[in-house]
Amino acid sequence: MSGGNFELVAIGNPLLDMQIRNGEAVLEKYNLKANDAILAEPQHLSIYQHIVDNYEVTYVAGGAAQNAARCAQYALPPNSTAYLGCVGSDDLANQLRAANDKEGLKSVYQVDSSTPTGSCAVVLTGHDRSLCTNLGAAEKFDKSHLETAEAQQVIKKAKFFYMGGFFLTHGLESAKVLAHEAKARDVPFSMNLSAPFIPQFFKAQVDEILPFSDLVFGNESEAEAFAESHNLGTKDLATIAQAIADFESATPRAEKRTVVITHGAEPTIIAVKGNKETQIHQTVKINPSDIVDTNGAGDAFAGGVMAALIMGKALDQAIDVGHKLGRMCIGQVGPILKFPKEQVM
Ligand code: 26A
Repeated sequence: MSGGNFELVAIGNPLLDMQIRNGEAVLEKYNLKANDAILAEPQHLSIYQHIVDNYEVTYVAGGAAQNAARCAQYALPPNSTAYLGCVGSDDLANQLRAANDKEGLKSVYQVDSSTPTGSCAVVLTGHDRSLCTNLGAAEKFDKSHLETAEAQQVIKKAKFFYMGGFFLTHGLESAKVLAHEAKARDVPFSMNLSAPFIPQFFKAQVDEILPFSDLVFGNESEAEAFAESHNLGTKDLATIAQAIADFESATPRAEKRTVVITHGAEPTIIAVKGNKETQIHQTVKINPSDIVDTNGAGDAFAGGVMAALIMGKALDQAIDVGHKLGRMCIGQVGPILKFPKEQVM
């Protein structure tokens, strides 16, 4: 398949990541778990200034779906990906645009000049990462943006849609527009569970969009949260993956839904709707000394899988490409991949 057609269109919350290392005291001060992703509550709002004042902060482009799209673009021909989200009119937004431009991801941003661009405090401790997000402008995304000429140009051409589950905290109606477009044109609509709090606290939204989704990504803690909120009565990842696959479907493609659950260094689990047995796919062990940080590894994985599928690869090969990009991301500071680019397919 040739590039230049914006095959992949992703939607999510554009965020600038503010990363710090050795953040044990910050976890304690703000009562954060070592490996989690949350929305900042009032008691967390001073965390951004606190880390600027007390730590060496590395600023990197983040936003889970934006990371996945940038990573997919890494593996695809030029101009294959576009990303929808809302930013402010500030320097943070310019940094995000620059990061996307560098990778060749087309930013199709709505701009809300009255709200600052969203940011995410990324508190690293060892190989764990705790994400605390102030959505800012990201949560001002309005469905009407999808009607703009710039958005229509990419949406109408898309051969693959991807929604970050995080977007469901506010964006269900916009997500549904893309899901219906995917259904009407019989192209994939994929989603990521994103964080345990999404299936936990946004269950109604997940349950509304999942029937349209024919490819679902998640990790072990997100799968467990899904099982809890859906009263599956199990912690067995294969059983949960199969239950997500077997969830009701609203499109012919979702009748054959594939669910991919990553599990850190443990094998990745793959379930297909209607199948009796799940499959596993081995990962390549990473030498602990090669781990820089795990921020964005799951996004890079999803981006790699989608890029390979867009290039016509079989799912097994696509999972390999996903693992490769996840590994590459873990070897870099923040949710980014190696430059100069490497051949990954
Ligand atoms: C709604 N929330 C909490 C979020 C996020 C988010 N992206 C969208 N919405 N919280 C953290 N992230 C991003 O996740 C990436 C790692 O997977 C961070 O910006 C980080 O780059």
